[in-house]
Amino acid sequence: MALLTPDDLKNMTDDLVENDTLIHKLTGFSLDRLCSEIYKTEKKKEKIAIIPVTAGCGIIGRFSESLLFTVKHFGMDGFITKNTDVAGFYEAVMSDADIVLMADDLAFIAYNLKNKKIAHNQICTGRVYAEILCRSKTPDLVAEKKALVIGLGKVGTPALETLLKYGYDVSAFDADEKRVNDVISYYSKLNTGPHTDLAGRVKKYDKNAGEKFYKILEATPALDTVPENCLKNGSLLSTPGIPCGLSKKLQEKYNVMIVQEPLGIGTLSMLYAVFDEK
Ligand code: NAD
Ligand code: 2YG
Ligand code: MG
Repeated sequence: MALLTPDDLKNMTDDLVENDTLIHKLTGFSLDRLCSEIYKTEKKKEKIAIIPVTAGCGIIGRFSESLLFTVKHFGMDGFITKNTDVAGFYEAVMSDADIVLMADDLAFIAYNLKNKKIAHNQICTGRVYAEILCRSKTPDLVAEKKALVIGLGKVGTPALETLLKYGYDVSAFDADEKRVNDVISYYSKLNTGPHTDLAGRVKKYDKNAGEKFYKILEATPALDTVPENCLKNGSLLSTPGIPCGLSKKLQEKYNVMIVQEPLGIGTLSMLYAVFDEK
């Protein structure tokens, strides 16, 4: 997994605020309200402990601080534990925290110490970026129920599944062709049992066919992954991928609207995933 760098997070506070405004314009919901709608949960007066973790590649500059900004910006009570790792977890529990946020190189989790709910960053990030696409009106108000997903990893796959749950036809692309085949085969087999609604609506994206999309989800760590011939004027790109997969030149040429931010959107999605139900 590509790890965040302090540089990725240097404009995080402005990015989060600007994205919140755009998400409101696109979906009619602030990010906070949107997450509440997605998970049917609400925040109360939860106290969030952020535990710095030194394992593996260690502390990432601005990581805990960006989490604390997110927590406070959305009106929650939070703190960064003075201790790291296990001692930090002990400190969080002894300080009567309700929820802990902590990440090593493999997993970034939110765990609610009171109701025992747990959330994983990659799943919650994929879900919220896809929900933003699904709940956005297309520029000409046509309810186009098709989307392109680029990158079928741990973020892109839950995003794809969210699109399917909303009834979208999904064109899927990954640099790893086996991954595309596996995903298509998985969903084509769901034609019996409780998930028949998800069956058979994923197809392989053919770059040479020139099909265009208003709604595009990108979740890769690579540059220039969004091909020019998939863009319409005013396409909406919802992308957790770092760095951005669409060049500045193409963004401007096609007036692409872009939802992208390195940490806070996914984190808020995780917190709502572990709050109590409404
Ligand atoms: P992953 O490694 O599980 O998946 C990435 C996928 O992208 C892989 O299947 C890979 O084959 C594919 N890929 C790589 N290069 C490609 C290319 N040029 N064209 C098409 N596909 C390509 O990673 P992940 O955990 O799913 O994360 C994806 C991206 O999202 C990373 O950049 C990660 O840092 C970022 N991320 C962002 C947030 C956020 O809040 N913004 C949260 C989590 C992850
Ligand atoms: O506590 C710390 O400062 C570090 N142990 C945090 C490590 C986080 C590693 N994970 C990543 O960099 C991400 N790929 C996942 C973070 C989600 C947002 N992009
Ligand atoms: Mg995010």
